[in-house]
Amino acid sequence: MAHTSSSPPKATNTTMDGFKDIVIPVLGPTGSGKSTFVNTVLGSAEVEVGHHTTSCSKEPYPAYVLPIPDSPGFEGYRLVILDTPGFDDTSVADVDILKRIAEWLAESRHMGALVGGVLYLHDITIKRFTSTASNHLNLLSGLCGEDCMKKTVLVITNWDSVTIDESSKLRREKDMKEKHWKPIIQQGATVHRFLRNRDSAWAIIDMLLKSDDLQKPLLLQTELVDRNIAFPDTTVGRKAHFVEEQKKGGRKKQKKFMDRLGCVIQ
Ligand SMILES: Nc1nc2c(ncn2[C@@H]2O[C@H](COP(=O)(O)OP(=O)(O)O)[C@@H](O)[C@H]2O)c(=O)[nH]1
Ligand SMILES: [Mg+2]
Repeated sequence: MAHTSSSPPKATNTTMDGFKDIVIPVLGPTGSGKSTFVNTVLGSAEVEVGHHTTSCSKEPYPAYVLPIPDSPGFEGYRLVILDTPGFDDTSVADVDILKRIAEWLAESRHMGALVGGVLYLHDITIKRFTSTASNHLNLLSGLCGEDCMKKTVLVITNWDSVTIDESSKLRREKDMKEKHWKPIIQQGATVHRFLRNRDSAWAIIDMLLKSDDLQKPLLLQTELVDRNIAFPDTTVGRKAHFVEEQKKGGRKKQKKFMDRLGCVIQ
């Protein structure tokens, strides 16, 4: 768990509380285990788990860790694990969720916070890699950008689930790595298992804190803050809009199909 980097980043800008923040957003579909991960890092049940319909789960929720344990060189830093609303929530569109996350990340860059890394959680019990999952990956790469791929972590959750056997889990993990996640792994993203315990959660965080890329802002932050681009025109904003349009098109087609089916049945 110890931080061994010889050159921890210099604390320049600080928060109002006098600490320099290192933010780690936790992204992924609803039910993938984001809040569980955050609580495991904290070692307490601060975030509500398994309740996706409450209003608090529709806004990013920063959970603070201070001091950062076993990390020499990071005195004066505060870890902010950002729990986020799940993609594919039935009540909020992905584009709106991304917009809320974007606003939060832009504000944190304004405040001088660093991004430790971005976690994308994937539930191993999910059988198929759908077009939705593919869209999520596309959004993830648009949000982080190629430069930050090395601090993008694909976290496999629900590993302890007893609903599928061990060999199926291993097969699915291999499939994810060798097929679906291959493009972003080739760009530097890494895959880790979260075993629902403190050690496996902190192993991921410690790895990120050691990264040479700690100072690099996410592509979305550069676009919003440094280049003053409006969210809809950012890389991820455009991708999200495209995904939304595709979904609408799909729904229209489905409605047409159902209408036609209705005609036949009558
Ligand atoms: N067995 C098991 N259950 C998990 C794990 N992570 C989350 N869960 C359960 O999955 C459900 C959804 O988890 P939650 O953290 O709320 O997911 P979120 O919507 O992504 O925040 C809850 O009932 C959790 O208890 C895990 O690693 N193993
Ligand atoms: Mg949650």
